[in-house]
Amino acid sequence: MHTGETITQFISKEQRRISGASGDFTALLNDVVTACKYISSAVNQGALVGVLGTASSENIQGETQKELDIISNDIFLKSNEWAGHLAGMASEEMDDVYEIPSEYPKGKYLMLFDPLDGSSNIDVNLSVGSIFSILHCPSGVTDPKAKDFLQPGTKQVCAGFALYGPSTMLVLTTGNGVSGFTLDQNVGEFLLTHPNMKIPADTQEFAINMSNQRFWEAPMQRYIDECLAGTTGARDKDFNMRWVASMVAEVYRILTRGGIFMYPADTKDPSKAGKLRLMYEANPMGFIVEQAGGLCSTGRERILEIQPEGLHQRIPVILGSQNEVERVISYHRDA
Ligand code: AHM
Ligand code: MG
Repeated sequence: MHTGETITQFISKEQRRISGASGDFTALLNDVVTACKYISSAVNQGALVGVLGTASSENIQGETQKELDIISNDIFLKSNEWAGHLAGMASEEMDDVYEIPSEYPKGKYLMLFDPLDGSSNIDVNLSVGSIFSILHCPSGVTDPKAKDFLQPGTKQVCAGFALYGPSTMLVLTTGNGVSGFTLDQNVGEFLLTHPNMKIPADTQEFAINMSNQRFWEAPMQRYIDECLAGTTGARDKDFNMRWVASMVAEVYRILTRGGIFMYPADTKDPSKAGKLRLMYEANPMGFIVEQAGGLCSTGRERILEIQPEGLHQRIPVILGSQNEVERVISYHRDA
């Protein structure tokens, strides 16, 4: 039985490293953790509590929402709006910034989140997760607008994700490495089970949606062709492939045993620069991956350095083991 450090103890210790920290950040993360526990419970009970299926609404990106997308979004809002740590929130499921209701105090942080990533997996009982990114609210701003959230990923104070899989896990970085916690369902606490997670620099495992192959740019075609050729091609080694269609599950696998994950630009819908969203998918995952020794790029630039232009901006994402991501970047350079 594991009786190690709880996530609350861990966060409190992290906060002591920051001079002048007031305890706000620990309290904020506690609320995020509570939201993830509620969502974990809803996901876990599924059809027993009637939360599966498709809702009659679409989100800002024109995607049909699942019942659990909406429920999870609500859980995130309600768990985090009341305590006075946040000045505003933004989510994949809401068109505009969520203002903290006037009956509550406002705080010094901003939070962006994807309450239920990979939700196409919900009805087929595969892994899904929640992703979050915490920023400082610009000084002097008490009523943040979208422009106040549009800070490059390098400005993130904290990023994390919960993975609702066979175990519920929470993975976190505050810029001092990456830590993984497992939810002990009996005790109701996340316990530190994976300290100092590191991504091996080399890998023979790639993850990409191969059905989009004919829509990719030449550098991606070249990289994947070489992986598929295995020992008969330029790479002289065989590769394995995985595609869960749930970024949280793919990133967790990469943190555990290495790998490269790609959702590149494609010409399927010329109005979209990629599928994944910069502010609440690519940036938090990029922060975590880099803190674990990996890389995160569009193929042309480091994602964390991109100046965001919109809350729901899309971006090509290539992340994971350092040497493979560097190779994909070099193919883009060659092209
Ligand atoms: P979502 O936020 O609407 O769930 O979309 C993001 C998900 C990622 O988790 C995953 O990597 C990708 O979409 C899968 O896309 P596809 O269905 O095109 O393979
Ligand atoms: Mg998502």
